[in-house]
Amino acid sequence: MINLNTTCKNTWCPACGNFGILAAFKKAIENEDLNKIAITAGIGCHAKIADYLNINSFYSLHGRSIPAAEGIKLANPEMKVIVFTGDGDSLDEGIAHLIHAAKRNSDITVILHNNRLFALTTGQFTAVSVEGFKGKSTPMGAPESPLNPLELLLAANATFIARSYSGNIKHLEETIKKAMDHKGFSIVEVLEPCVSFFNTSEYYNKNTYVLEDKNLDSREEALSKIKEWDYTMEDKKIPLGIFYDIKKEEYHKRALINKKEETVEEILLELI
Ligand SMILES: Cc1ncc(C[n+]2csc(CCOP(=O)(O)OP(=O)(O)O)c2C)c(N)n1
Ligand code: SF4
Repeated sequence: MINLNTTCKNTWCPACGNFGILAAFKKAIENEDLNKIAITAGIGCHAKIADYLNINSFYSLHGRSIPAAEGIKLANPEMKVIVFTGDGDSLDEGIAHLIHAAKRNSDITVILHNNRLFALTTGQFTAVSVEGFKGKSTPMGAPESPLNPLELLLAANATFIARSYSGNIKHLEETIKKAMDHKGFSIVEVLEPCVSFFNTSEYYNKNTYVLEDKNLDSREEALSKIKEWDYTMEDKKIPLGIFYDIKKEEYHKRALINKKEETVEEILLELI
């Protein structure tokens, strides 16, 4: 078996939720052909995962981890492409890319490290920060209520929508595997404590529960499960699992249709 470790020094804070995501991903790809996998990362604490995995990887600009992945998939449709992105990366800086990748059903898997703030820059609020969050950019408390990113992605016509938790590594591993096997756009939102700036471990340990995989093709049921938790820190149950999973032709198949005689370079030049 290939050693996935690198020689990079790990600089995540002890007990950071990113460790759980790294461990679950390593297990999820244990039986994959690593020549057929590529990962992209945004910029932030989450993105250091690219430093810690001995695998094809691309460190993008902040907010641009998704278009980088879409480009890799279009150029080489045989690859499984996985995006590691933060909530700041994809729900603030690069939110338009996330919406459009879901809308066009790009065959990529997005792993959203949702620690509910910009962590690497020491704790500014993001679109999913809790109302009243006091950080470097909101010392008086954030006056906005959080966005529900999964509701947004359902509206954007994402074909696979799931949530897991970095503190439940087995569940996360299984969810990542299913997302990678899905043909089309898949999102796994990972609830992730940032122990230094927004430590949610106790809250998620207490409130998360695992859903049964049923009626995954019902949009109405998906919406109702997705809206069960409103991203507050009130004592409410938080469902983990797959909310929605439907079949729809992937973007690269439609984009590259009737282009089989051309080289990948020619196709890409036409698409730019
Ligand atoms: C275009 C751009 N804007 C801002 C920054 C500064 N910056 C670097 S990391 C970061 C925070 C990243 O937050 P998030 O994506 O949530 O990841 P986390 O650190 O929480 O894992 C910011 C704002 C940057 N590098 N590039
Ligand atoms: S600042 Fe937060 S997200 Fe970044 S490594 Fe430390 S605990 Fe993890």
